Amino acid sequence: MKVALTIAGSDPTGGAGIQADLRTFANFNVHGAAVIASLTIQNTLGIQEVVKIPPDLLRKQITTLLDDVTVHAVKTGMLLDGETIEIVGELLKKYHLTRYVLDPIIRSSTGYPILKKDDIELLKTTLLPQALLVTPNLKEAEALTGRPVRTEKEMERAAIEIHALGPRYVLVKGGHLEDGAALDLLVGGVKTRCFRKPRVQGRRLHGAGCVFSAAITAGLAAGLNVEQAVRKAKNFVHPAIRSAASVGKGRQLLNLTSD
Ligand code: PXL
Repeated sequence: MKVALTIAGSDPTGGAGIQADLRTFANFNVHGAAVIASLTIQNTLGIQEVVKIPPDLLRKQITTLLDDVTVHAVKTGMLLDGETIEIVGELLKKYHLTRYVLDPIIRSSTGYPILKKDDIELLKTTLLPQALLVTPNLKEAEALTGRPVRTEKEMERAAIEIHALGPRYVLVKGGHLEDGAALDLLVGGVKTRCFRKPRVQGRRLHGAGCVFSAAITAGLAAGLNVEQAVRKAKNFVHPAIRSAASVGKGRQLLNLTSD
């Protein structure tokens, strides 16, 4: 049995975070392990509050798990501050977790700020160099590079700049581009790869980034290479976005149910 681990935040709506990651892993037939790094208080209208898990508890969750369980791929999601980032960076290294997908969550889909400027710098120096793949959306690519990222050209430039910070691959996700197809660019292989799907109009979503990076992580755990894992994940996320549904009064959640 292949094992994928998520180190991320809890989202009570089930649409994002740990809850969405585990359901995504299950869809890919890999076993899901989960370490909770933060708790959010939220519904589909937005986040009310975020609370970090105390550092010693975070550390103990990870070391107790990894002293025992063999993990084939890992992703990180919502890490709330520098201390959390440092512990995760140290333990990824200690346990030689090289199939590592970094979802650099800087702000929630509803606009709630997660990482401060100093935390972003720490993420760049301690986590980015260890990542097999980092998956910024346009806003996260802007925060990581300090430049606007609004066009396909700017996406590629940002991907190359982020790649220079040390991750093996960078996937800049263009889901929020103003027009054209939903286009993601993968830099790090022999040449830049483009993944395109028709844009799904008129949906305000919650959790799409989490599900995408979890799907990639599941593919990596199952033995796919990065390019194959991204392609398979994109093919998984697209129909889940097309059939997204409202469970509350706010944003829609991806549909990960089976029929
Ligand atoms: O979509 C980013 C995200 C990740 N993880 C958790 C979240 C959110 C957004 O709300 O709540 C736990």
